[in-house]
Amino acid sequence: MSLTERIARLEEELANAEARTADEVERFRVAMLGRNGAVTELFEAFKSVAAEEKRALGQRMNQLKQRAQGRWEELKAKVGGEQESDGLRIDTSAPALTEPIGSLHPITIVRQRIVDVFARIGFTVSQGPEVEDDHHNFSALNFPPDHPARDMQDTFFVQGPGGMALRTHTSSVQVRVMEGQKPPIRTISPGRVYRNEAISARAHCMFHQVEALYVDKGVSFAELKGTLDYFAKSMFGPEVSIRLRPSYFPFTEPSAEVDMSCTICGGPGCNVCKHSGWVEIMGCGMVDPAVLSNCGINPEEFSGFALGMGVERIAQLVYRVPDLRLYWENDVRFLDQFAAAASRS
Ligand code: 2U9
Repeated sequence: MSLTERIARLEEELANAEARTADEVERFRVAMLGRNGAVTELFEAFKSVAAEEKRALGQRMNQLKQRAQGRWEELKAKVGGEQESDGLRIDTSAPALTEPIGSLHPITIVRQRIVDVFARIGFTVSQGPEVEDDHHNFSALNFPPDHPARDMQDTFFVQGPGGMALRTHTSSVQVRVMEGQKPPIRTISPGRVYRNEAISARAHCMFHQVEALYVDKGVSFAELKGTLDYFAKSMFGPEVSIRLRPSYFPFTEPSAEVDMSCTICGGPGCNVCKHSGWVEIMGCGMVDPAVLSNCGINPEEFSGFALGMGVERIAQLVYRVPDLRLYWENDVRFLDQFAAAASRS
């Protein structure tokens, strides 16, 4: 290649040269102006050309060197300007800035804790449909045909044939388990349930339940009490105690409401326990023999206990949330508070 051609090629290379980092600028300098750089080598070659050719090309050679130096200065300024914009040096050794990540919803945290407490004593988790038929939601559970819960005022019916409704409790899931499985059955059913209630600080038309069912030969009320005590202490601490008050549910006999000693005041009375020292945490009972036989289980051979709780209610006691509506508003100032609380527990 003639010297003229080499000059033309280098001129083109200089015009197109780019650099994004200080390293690339330095590589450009070495490749062009360094001891073995292209421009320096060209000057070496220039020494041995004939005198008349030197006269013709000398000026172009000098322009080429100036252009190489000029381009180097330009690239240095450009890269330096980007890296030091606003006078700030970028500290590439600084730890990365991370985006804030979300936290679990308090209902999710508490539901998971409830599931864990029962899993430790051998309960499996069962799930079922949220749109249910009358048999699984009411009839199999011993609800008489004129029971008020079957009323439009209390239950959301789904339009169309078949009298389907949004389940009013997760007992419907336990019915399905009993229909499909032989005892021993030890299972819990966490899930959403729906009731036609006016929304207020204390009620919502959708909430979360966890129900537990244990069916086997010779299951007794004493085992139910032991399980309730274990649950309350695991969830709220070893210092709490429980008491039972007689109650009525169509699907259990005998039935009881379960109270726990108030975790807020520890006994003497406060606003949360309405100055009684006790707070209600769930309902329970021995599965009614009629329910067992409705589900294909012989009540002469097997007995069972069941319990049911509202997750919002338990979460209210764990976190002292005063108004149920806060769970639904998804205000991040509310939701953010549960990340730390979750890792503490
Ligand atoms: C079957 C048979 C019996 C589940 C039970 C309760 C008592 C109870 C309420 C607590 C607050 C519902 O969320 S709440 O409104 N539940 O009091 N639930 S015994 O009994 C069953 C379940 C399944 C087959």
